[in-house]
Amino acid sequence: MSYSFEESEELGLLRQTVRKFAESEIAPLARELDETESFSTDLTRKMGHLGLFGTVISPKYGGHGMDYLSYIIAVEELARVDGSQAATIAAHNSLGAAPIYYYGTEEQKKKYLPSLCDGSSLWGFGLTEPEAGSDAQGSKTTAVFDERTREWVINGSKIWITNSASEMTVGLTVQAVTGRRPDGRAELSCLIVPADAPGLTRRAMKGKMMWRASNTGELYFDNVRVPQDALLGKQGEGFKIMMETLDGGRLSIGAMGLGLAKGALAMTIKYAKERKTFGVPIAQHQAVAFKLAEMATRIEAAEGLLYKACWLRQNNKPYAKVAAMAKLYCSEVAEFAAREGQQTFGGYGLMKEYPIERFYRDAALLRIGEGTSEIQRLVISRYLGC
Ligand code: COS
Repeated sequence: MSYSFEESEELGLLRQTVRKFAESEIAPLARELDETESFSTDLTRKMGHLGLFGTVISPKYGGHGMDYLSYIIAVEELARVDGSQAATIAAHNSLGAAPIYYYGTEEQKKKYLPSLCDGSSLWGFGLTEPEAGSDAQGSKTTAVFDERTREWVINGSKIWITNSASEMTVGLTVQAVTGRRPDGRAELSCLIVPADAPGLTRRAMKGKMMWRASNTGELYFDNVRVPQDALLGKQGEGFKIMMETLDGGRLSIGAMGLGLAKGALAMTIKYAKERKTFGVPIAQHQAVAFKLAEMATRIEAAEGLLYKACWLRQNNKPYAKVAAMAKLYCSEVAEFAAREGQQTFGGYGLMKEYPIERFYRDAALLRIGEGTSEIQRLVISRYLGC
C-alpha cells in the first residue's frame, strides 16, 4: 500500500459493496433493533458471510487477507448507517480475533480462527473490570495455576465486554493476575476461555443509551478451569498484549467516528435541501450552510489522520501515537457532526423518526469506549515526552 490520496479501484469496490449492504440490509432494521435493544444474530451472520469477519487474517486460517485500510473502510461504511453493527464487527476483528492471530501459537490459531472468520462465531476481549477501566493494570481477576491438575483456575469478573454474551460467542481472551512481579506489581497474563466453560456466567447488559443493538456482557468467573496451554502469549505478557491490541482497536473506533460523522453529514445535507423556512430550503441559509461546511472540513481532516494511521500500521511503522490521535479526533468529529446535524433537524432531530437522533446517542460512546478521550490525550502526551 503506497501513501496515496487516491482510493484504489479495489478499495472503492469494497466501499460500494459494504455501503450497499449497510443501506439495504441494516438501515431498514436499525431503528427497531435500537428501540428493542436487540442484538441480531441473523444480521451478524450476514455480515460474516459478506467477508467482514477476519478481514485482515491470512486465508491460511480462514481469513480474507485484506489490508488494514480495507478493514477500516468496511467499519466506516457500516458506521455510516448504524453504530451497533459497526461495533460488532470492529470489536470482533480488532479485539476478538486479533489477539489470537497475533499472539497465538500455531495450534491456537488453527483451532480458533477459522470459526471466527467464517461468520459463525464471535470472540470477546475480557479486559475491563468494575474496578479496572482506564487503569487497565488494576485487574482483580486472578488465575492460579493448579499444579495437581495442570490447569489455570480463574476467579473474578469483567464488565462492558462487547460480543461476550451473545449466542454466537464461543470464547474470550481474559486478562488475569497470575502472580507478582519482582517490583511488587501484578503479573498479568492472557488466557483463552471457552464461552461454555463451567463456572463462567455471561449476562447481557441492558439499559444502554447507545449502540443498543450491539451485545455487551458482564462476566463472572467462579473457579473456571482452563488447561495450561490456554495461556495466550507468555505468562506475564498479558498487559502488553492487551495494550498492543488496543492500539489497533483505536483505529477501528476512529473508523466508527468517521463513518458516523459522514452518515450524519449526508443525512443533514439531504434534509437541509428539502426542509424550507422563510420560503427557501434551509441549506440556503448561511447559518445552516456554514454548519455543513464545518462538518465537511472536520470530516476531511479526520479521514486524513485515520488513513495515515492505517498506512503506518500497514507498513509496520510505529503507529500507536497517531492511532490515539485518530481515535480522539474522529470521536470528537463524530460528536460534533451528530450535534450540528441534530441542530439542523431542529425539533425533528429530537424524534426517533430520523436516524440523527440515534447517531447523536451513539456518538457518545466513542469518547469513552476503548480508552476515554482523556486516556488518548495521556497516551499522546507520553509520546511527546510529558
Ligand atoms: N504497547 C505495548 N506495551 C505497552 C503499551 C502499548 N501500547 N502501553 C504500555 N505498555 C507497557 C509499558 O511499556 C510498560 O512495560 P514495562 O512494565 O515492561 O515497563 C507496561 O506496559 C506498563 O505501562 P505504563 O506504565 O505506561 O502503564 P500505566 O498503568 O501507566 O497505563 C495506560 C497505561 C493508561 C495507557 C493504559 O492503562 C490504558 O491504555 N488504559 C486504558 C484502557 C482502555 O482503553 N480500556 C478500554 C477497554 S475497552 S475494550
